[in-house]
Amino acid sequence: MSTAGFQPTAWAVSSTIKHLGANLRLHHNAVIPSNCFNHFRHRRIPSRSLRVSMSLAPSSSPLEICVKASVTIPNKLGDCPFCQRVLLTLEEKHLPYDLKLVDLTNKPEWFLKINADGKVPVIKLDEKWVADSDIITQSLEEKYPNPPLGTPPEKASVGSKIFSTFIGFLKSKDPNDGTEQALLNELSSFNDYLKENGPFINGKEISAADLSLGPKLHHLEIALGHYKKWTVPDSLPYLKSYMKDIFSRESFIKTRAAPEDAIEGWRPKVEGS
Ligand SMILES: N[C@@H](CCC(=O)N[C@@H](CS)C(=O)NCC(=O)O)C(=O)O
Repeated sequence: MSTAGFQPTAWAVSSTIKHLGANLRLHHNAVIPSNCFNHFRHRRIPSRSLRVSMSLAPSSSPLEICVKASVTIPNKLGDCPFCQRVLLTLEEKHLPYDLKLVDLTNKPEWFLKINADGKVPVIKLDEKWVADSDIITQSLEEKYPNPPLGTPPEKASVGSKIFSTFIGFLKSKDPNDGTEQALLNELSSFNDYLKENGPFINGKEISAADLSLGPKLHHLEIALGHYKKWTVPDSLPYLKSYMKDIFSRESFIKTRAAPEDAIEGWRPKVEGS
């Protein structure tokens, strides 16, 4: 299925994001963000009225990727940490991609045809739709090895219990049930790990494990800040600086969830529905 083959609804919009000034293509309802095109800036392009394709440097055609749409801002990327993980991988590898925003509260037929499980992210690789961020990031590493982002197997699970312990604490209604301490234990051992081995999980360079953990820590910060008035303690300075480093990367800023979406996304877990 090609980009043009989609019948975009308000929530199924295609907007191509390009990197390093390589290409710029605009599709339905896209807002041109680049300073290079001041006469177009912030002007909403009427549906189907404009398709700009401009090549400043050779690059492969964009990879099509289905991701969660925002529930608070029309035509914006939503708050799925697994989608962000894949988008970060694409950004860090400087691979062009074409976002298909999917309304997960009302999944379109075209999306369910692509992935009957109804989960995002899903990416098209070699004419096949591939689901699951673990499989996608591994496939991207094999297909596009440069720059290398692989994390050595012995380090790949560092920090991997943080997300589940965060969810346990977020859902907890009893302040004495040990879920806060369980999270603190995980964060604290990660802080110690970074002190010895950092600044990233694999040392000096960012790698796949950081691109998986970064979005989860972003959700942790937003959701616990909002629902529990809880912040990462100052006694964990290596973790704090790790978060700051990852959150301030260009790739992260481009692909991160809006706080309003993350708050809405976690509400059912907090309210137990
Ligand atoms: N293991 C999957 C998890 C993906 C996942 O749970 N995605 C959520 C959004 S964050 C989803 O698509 N939920 C829709 C649903 O379950 O109906 C991965 O790593 O890609």
